[in-house]
Amino acid sequence: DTPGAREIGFDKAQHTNCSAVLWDNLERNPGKLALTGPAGDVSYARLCARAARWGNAFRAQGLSLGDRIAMFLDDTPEYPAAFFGAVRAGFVPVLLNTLTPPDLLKFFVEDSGARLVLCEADLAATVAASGLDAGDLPVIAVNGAAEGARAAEDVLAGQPEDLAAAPTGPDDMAFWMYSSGSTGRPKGIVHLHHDMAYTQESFGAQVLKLQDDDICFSVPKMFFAYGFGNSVTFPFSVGATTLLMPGRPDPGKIADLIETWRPTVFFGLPTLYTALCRSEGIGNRDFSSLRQCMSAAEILSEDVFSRWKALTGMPPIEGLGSTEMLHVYLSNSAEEQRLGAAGKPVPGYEVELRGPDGAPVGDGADGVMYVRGHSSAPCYWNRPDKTAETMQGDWICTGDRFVREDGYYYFQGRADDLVKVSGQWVWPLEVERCLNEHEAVHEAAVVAHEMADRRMTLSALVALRGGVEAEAMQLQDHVKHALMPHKYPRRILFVPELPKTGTGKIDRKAVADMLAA
Ligand code: 3SK
Repeated sequence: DTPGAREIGFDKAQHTNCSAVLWDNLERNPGKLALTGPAGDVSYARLCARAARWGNAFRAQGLSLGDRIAMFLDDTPEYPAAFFGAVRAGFVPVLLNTLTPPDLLKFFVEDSGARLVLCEADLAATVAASGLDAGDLPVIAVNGAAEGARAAEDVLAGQPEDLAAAPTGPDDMAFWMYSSGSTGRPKGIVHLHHDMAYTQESFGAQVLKLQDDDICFSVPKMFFAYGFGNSVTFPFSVGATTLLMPGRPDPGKIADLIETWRPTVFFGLPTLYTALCRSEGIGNRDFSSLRQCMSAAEILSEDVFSRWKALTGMPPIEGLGSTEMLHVYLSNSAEEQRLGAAGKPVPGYEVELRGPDGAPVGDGADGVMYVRGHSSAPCYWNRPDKTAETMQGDWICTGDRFVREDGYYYFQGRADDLVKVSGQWVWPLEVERCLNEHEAVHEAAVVAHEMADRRMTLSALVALRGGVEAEAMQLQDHVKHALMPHKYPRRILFVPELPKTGTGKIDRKAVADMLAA
């Protein structure tokens, strides 16, 4: 037991299988809408029935308890149905970003040892291009048909609409998500059956305070820990409704959805709030259904904070979390808010800022943030080295530097050079390595820098091979395909040669100065 768990009265023993987050609604409010939006309306009773069919179908595929199922799916009703079917039957869904390029997808499936891939029909080409051996690995296409994959409806045909929970316990593995990787090897973050309930009893109940008549709309998708809490854990825990938006988000589409489906709680990231505030005609849109707006992952600029307040009548409430902790552990609240701060510790979590000697530092001093609470991942899959660095006893070393003032925590940067771009982690070094692999590139250096609105961006200085020509867009596309779309350097400056130090190393300070000029 941690002091945080005692503070919120969390009883881990009650949470033996996380499918209860959905199934509790079967008695509480079966006819209520669990999901709404352009992909259709689904009641809690229908969603449980569909989830049961998925769980039974997975069992019929011959999977054993604890087997992983890769989920390469967009935000449609099939997502929570397949997720809850899998966990209830004792299998372990691995939630994958739908923008994952083929090579990385292969890595995720192989690293996780997934026995089955669930794939959005529209994304089947990525699975096909990944080189995964379809002979050994069944692929099930969801929301349509796809070559080389079995159709979901065939797999689900005849499966019963009820399913008893498998004999799992609170500390059994429930689901995974993947982190970014500094060396091209992202880490599988393992979450346990009691973790979802902990995020609900901490951030959900103490900060968000949803009611059963709320309609939640999270633009960050369910495969992100942030979106997963926003669209699944918190609304389902209180019998509220989730508005799902499949496909790529853009400001016009988001505003259309808000006007049509009238959500009450909106979840975004600073990049998204910035795009929305800057989009044409936004001032004429109807946001009157919203009663609360949340932002996380990065700090909002003052300008966007006030523009959003002017547009909707309320400023976004900012918080910060991590995939390792599953959701937000530092947050402002509707009652107490400080612009520029990530907030105060969410009840249920303890945080400590530690100096270079490992001892806690006082107010006003810069320290690395350690956090503990019962939603933390116990390990990275098969990565004892990285597990030992990050999971220290029941504390997680976040690698984020903060200063505390008056109880509020202010982000100062990373202890390593990891940065968040568009709300997602990137190591400038991995982008640099990727550019260096391009056939036209002689040498590249990538730096992160803060923009005027406090968001981070990446820029690259590139020297091309003699006699070779390349456009910035070609190199950007190379990064988007080899890594992830959000990791491309927004600006590329071509130079005949990179600046070097006396010992022949790239002079990073000079690179940063050249890119800042
Ligand atoms: O702040 C974040 O980046 C985050 C990550 C995972 C889950 C939730 C949040 C807010």
